Parts: sequence; structure tokens; C-alpha cells
Amino acid sequence: MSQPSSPEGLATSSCPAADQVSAGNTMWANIRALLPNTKEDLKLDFSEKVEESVISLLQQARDLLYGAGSLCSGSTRETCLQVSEIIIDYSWEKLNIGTWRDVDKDWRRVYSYGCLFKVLCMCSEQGTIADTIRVCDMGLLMGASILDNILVRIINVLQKHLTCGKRSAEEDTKESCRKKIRNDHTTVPSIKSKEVIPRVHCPSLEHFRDNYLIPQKPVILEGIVDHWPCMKKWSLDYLRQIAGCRTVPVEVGSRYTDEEWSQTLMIVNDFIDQYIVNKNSIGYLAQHQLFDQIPELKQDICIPDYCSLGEGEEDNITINAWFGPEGTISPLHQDPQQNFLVQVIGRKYIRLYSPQESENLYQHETQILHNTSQVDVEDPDLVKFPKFERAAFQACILTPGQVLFIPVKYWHYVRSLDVSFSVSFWWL
Ligand SMILES: O=C(O)CCC(=O)C(=O)O
Repeated sequence: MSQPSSPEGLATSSCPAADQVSAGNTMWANIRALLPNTKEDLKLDFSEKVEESVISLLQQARDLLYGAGSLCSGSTRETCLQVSEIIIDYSWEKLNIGTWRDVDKDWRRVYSYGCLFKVLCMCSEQGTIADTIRVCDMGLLMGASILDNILVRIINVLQKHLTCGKRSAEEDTKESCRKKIRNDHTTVPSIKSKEVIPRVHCPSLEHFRDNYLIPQKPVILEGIVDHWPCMKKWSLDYLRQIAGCRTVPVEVGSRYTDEEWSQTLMIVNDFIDQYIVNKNSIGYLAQHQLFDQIPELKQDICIPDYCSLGEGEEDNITINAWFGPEGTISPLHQDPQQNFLVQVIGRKYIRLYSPQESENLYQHETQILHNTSQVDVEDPDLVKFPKFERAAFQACILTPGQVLFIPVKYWHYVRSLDVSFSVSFWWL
């Protein structure tokens, strides 16, 4: 994108001030190049749900950005920062009224614009890069895509100038010694031969369709992901390197049915330090936005070919990340899609119950937990849930490189036996 030259376009003077750190100048120039050339190109179109007063604030921030004063001037930057913070605070309130699915997408876009303007003020002032990335991540997590995913593109530039995700060789060596120690304390359940989930090596599409997809039978596929870059690349060091400073949602507590379970936002480096290296308690990075938020991670995985057997569009496949220490538990639950659960790092103990067993599984009665069983699978209260004993199940210990096919509505219980990273694909 060419640089604007008129006063109506973005100010072209180097910012931060000339002859300051040249790396900062390069960074600002690279970020500025991502913006539309003129203020008219930065359209602020919203439905009538967004009040006029909010649109005026957005226009004011845009005018400050493109005006003659430019963000290089302290007072312009200060005003723009204040305006963007008002936009962020006001739209934040709108995002937090009612349930998430009812939040209007335009308010999420307003929030993202607020974050964008704030980020531009922070970059032009050479605020700390990690703080600036945090604001971008908030825009990505809570907002909606704007200007061709500009927040992702800004993070790409910022990360090139970042030092906080990178650690000294000494620290890395110490940590990799620790992390090679496999977990020998965890109880690894034994699996009876009648419970074993069958395994098949690289089946053809037809073989998979006729023997597993159509009859809706679980199977472990082997040899189909060995070539995925994640299988060789992903490690704690790699995650720190590409995502160490990124803010992500984390589930705190060993299972979401526990009363003390909660969700929070955390920096990936802190998540690894707290839950994986120091093992303070259980935290689970379990989320479907990770691969959109951090496209480098998405480049390391592929969509399994077998998903083409579904009737849905590839764009509708949901890709989830499941990263956590030994001992994370996903309580017994069912989902309305077919699932390929790909094991990348560590092992997981998994139990599957067919949908026909539902009446023996005592699902919760509340709407929100209706897809989840009340039974603690590995320590069931058989007085309270007597029929659970009758429920037939299959089980496996899923190891790196294996892919478990979980048919639609199949009940699944998952406990990690090691530090583990899995990726699941929900498709129809
Ligand atoms: O790996 C886990 O903890 C849960 C996976 C899961 O429930 C899913 O992919 O639907």
C-alpha cells in the first residue's frame, strides 16, 4: 500500500520523532502502511443500533489519526487515546449485557475500532509492545473482524519487534530438561480388550465412510497426521516463541462442572509458567478462536481429508485447541458434530459411550449443561447414579500422531495423562 502524501492522508513524518530509535520508526511505518490511505477509505458504517454519539467519537478518532497534527504530536495522541478509551469502555458495557450470542456484531466492531485507535496511539508513542499486543488481542477476542483483520496484521508487525516471548538459551535448556520428564505419577487406567477402540492405518476415504462414518462407529486413525508440521514443531519453547505474549482465554479448575471452575484471560507465557512448569493448579487453554487469533499455529495443521465426506462447507469446520497440564478433565459430554480429535503432544485417556446409552448417563437438567453427564466417570457415585454401571463404553489412551473419530452425539470423557496439546475438528 503506497504512503499518503496529502495532509488529508496519514501524516508522513517519522513517528516517533525523527532520529529516535530507528527500529521504532520502522515499526510505526510498517503499521501505518497497513491502514487505508485516506480517511474516506476508512469507512465507519454501522447499523442504527449504534448511537450517533458513538459514531461521532469514532469519526473524531479517525480524524485525529488522519489530521494534519498526526499522532506524532503529544496532544493529538493524548486526545485520540482518550477518545479511543471512551469507545472501548462504552462498547465493553454493550458486550457485557445479556448472553454473548445476543450481542450485536456491530458493537463488537465498535469495540475493535476502539482497540485499533488505542493501539495506533500506543505504537506511535512507543508504548511497550507487549501492552500493545494485549490491546490487539482484546479486540480480536471480544470484537469482530475489521479492515481485513487489521489487528492480526498489526500483531504480525509488532511481534517482529518483540523481545518478551524470546527467552535466554539457558532458561530454555533448563525448561526443556524439566519438560522431558514424563509424568510417572498419573494413574494410567487399564483397558479391557472388549472396550478397546479399533485402530486403522491410513484408510481410504471409502473405507472410512463405509465402516465408520455411515455406521457411526468410533475408530482411531493412524498415519494420517504424521506429516503435519505441528507434530515436529510444537513444544513449550515453540509456543512461547510464537505466542508467549498473546492473551488467551483460560479455564481455571480441573473440570467445568466444578463449582470453583472459572474462566479468565492470561498471557501464554504466564499460563505455561503457572500451570505447566510450576503446576500450581489446573488451567486449560481450551478454545476455538486460537487458530484464527494466531494464524502461525494454523499453518502447522491441516483439515483432515475425511472431513470432505461431510455435507457442510469447509468454512464451517470448527477447529479447537486443547492445551494444558496433566490432569485436565473434560467431563462426559456430547457434541452435535462429528469430531476428529488429533493428539499432538502427550497422552489422553478417553472413554466413549454411544448415544444409545444416554439414559444411563444422567445428563444435567439445566439448559446450559444439558449435554453433560452428572457422573464422575472414573469415580462414579453408584448410589446416586445406579444405572451408570450398566452403560457399555469403549476407551483408549490416545498418543501423539493418533486421531480419534468421535461420531456425532457420542458421549466422550477426556483426562490428560501428561502435558498435552490436542486439536479437534468439529464437522458435519
Ligand atoms: O480434549 C479434551 O479435553 C476435550 C475434547 C473435546 O471435548 C472435543 O473435542 O469435543
